[in-house]
Amino acid sequence: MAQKVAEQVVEMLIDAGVKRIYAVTGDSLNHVNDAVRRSDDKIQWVHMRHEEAGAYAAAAEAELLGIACCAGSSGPGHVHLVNGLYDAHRSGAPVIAIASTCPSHQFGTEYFQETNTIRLFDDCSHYNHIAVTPAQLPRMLQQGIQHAVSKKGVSVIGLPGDVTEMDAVETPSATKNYFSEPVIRPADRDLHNLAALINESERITLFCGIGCADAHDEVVELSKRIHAPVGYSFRGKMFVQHDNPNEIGMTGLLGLPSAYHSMHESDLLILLGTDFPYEQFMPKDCKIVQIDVKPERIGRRAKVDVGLCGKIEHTLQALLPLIPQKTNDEFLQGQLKLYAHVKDNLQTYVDDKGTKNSIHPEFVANTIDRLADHNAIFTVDTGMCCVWGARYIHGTGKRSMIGSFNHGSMANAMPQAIGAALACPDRQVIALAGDGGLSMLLGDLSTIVQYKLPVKIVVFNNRSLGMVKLEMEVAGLPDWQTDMQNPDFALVAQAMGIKGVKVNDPDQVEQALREAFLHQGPVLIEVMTDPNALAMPPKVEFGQMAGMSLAMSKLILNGQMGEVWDTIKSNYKHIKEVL
Ligand SMILES: Cc1cc2nc3c(=O)[nH]c(=O)nc-3n(C[C@H](O)[C@H](O)[C@H](O)COP(=O)(O)OP(=O)(O)OC[C@H]3O[C@@H](n4cnc5c(N)ncnc54)[C@H](O)[C@@H]3O)c2cc1C
Ligand SMILES: Cc1ncc(C[n+]2csc(CCOP(=O)(O)OP(=O)(O)O)c2C)c(N)n1
Repeated sequence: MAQKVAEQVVEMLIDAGVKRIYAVTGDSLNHVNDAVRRSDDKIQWVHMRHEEAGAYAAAAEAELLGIACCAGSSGPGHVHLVNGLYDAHRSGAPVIAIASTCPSHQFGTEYFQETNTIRLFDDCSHYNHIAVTPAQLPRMLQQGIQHAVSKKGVSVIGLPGDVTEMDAVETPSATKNYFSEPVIRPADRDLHNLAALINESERITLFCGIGCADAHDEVVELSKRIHAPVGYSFRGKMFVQHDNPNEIGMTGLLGLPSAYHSMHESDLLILLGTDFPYEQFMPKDCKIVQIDVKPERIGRRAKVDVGLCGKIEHTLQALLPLIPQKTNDEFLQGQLKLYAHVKDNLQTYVDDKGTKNSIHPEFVANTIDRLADHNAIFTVDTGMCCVWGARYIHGTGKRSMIGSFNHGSMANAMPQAIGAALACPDRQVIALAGDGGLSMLLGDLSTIVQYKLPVKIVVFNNRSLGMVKLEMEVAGLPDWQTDMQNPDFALVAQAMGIKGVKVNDPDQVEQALREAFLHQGPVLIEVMTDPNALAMPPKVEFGQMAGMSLAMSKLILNGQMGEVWDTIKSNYKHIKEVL
């Protein structure tokens, strides 16, 4: 019997190394679903409860394994994919999205569930086409995969339901894919010029992003040779922090004063594989070098003096022979001293566990860090969980941390944990979830049950949209519409078939986490945290301090004295730390 288009799609995905399709089936997608059923378990259909969660799960899988797939049915089904696909695309995660659509002969008639997939996915994809004839499909899918993997991001294949049922057509072009990993580094002359600049500079800081993922040893070697402190971005942290005697932490609002100071006290700052977005944290008075495999990105965040195209691993391998050992390590030692001081201060929040129903999240995160496996995968919700993950979860070289880092969307942690658990069944997966974030896509807790995924979800229940509450206070606005009346998440989990544990008392935190991590199946640990836990940035602007005071006075005027006092108390140590 002739192969059908749906079968051809599935065969090509399998050949490209796709292990799963995260989707909600329906109408136009049913033939693809059926072709997966008949694929002898070479590819798995993961039945999600919400397509957005499916796209997040696929993004996490793609980040860990290099390629993944999600699908949505006609109209609303694939519209739900959009937010998760933005996240995947912005993260550079190669995800193939199959957007099935209404029958091709209905196009342009405002038919039931009709959308224009080309318009819809235009801004969150490298490749975005629709196959309206069987002859188009194999070329488009081959190209979609080629684009997603080589350009790093999303490819969308629009696929009308009627086309999936038609006989497949052989194409004169290739149906297989090519995963080429070229060596990319700057020209010799540029490397010599860079070496000369490094050799003549005295105070040098390296700032490393996720582009250093395959260059840990080269970064450490360079930093030792030139006595340079090594700061890193959030996405770079897990690849750069470990086994690195010169690391001085992250910068940015969630970062530490040490990285900020080192970058600002340098005469040369070298940006390696980073697109760190917050320009206000970039120094203005020093020379800046930027190296990135995507040269079109160079210079868009800072006044870069020297911009070079290269993969960090290959560039540093070629550069190191040109760099002699420096002798003066005064600058490095000064920055390391500051970092040691900053780390001591961070520990003070950990030592203070908080009180009943107001448990300090720093203490919770630190306990997770101590108890988690050496090769655990952490997912962190957008919101304050990013702060706790950034500051208290340590890289070991084997751990991973996934978040919605570039797109910054809420509700990512739980569905990303689903993708991580399926992609890496041998690794412990721990989601740090906000109560707001978890509420958004709660239904997919059922997916965890259905697929028996042993993920551990730690809900930081602060009864508020904590990060926004903080933003409003810093801006001088009294926080408003940020409180949340939550369900009992532990009971919700139990009702859905997941072991649920509620922790009100700081003295129960360690035992509850220990037991949860030892439990074979999934566990949701709901920790009642301090709603006023505040994280101050490494650089406090006077305006921000003034904003904080203004918010306080507005609350006082509104008679909310108790809240004011709690906030002042919990802020006091942070403010002391950074001034
Ligand atoms: C609530 C919230 C708060 C946040 N606060 C902070 C914060 O305070 N500090 C912080 O750092 N981040 C923070 N982030 C994350 C931040 O938004 C960015 O996602 C992060 O800083 C980007 O890290 P990056 O530069 O390593 O990654 P990307 O932005 O993905 O950039 C990586 C760069 O490396 C290049 N590259 C990839 N591979 C290679 C290679 N092999 N060789 C050379 N180049 C390569 C890519 O082309 C790209 O330009 C926050 C996120 C959230 C959600
Ligand atoms: C989908 C989406 N909606 C709104 C926002 C704006 N936002 C950023 S953080 C945040 C609060 C998150 O609250 P929660 O999940 O409870 O975590 P917390 O900060 O309290 O730890 C909001 C509303 C966003 N980033 N994404």
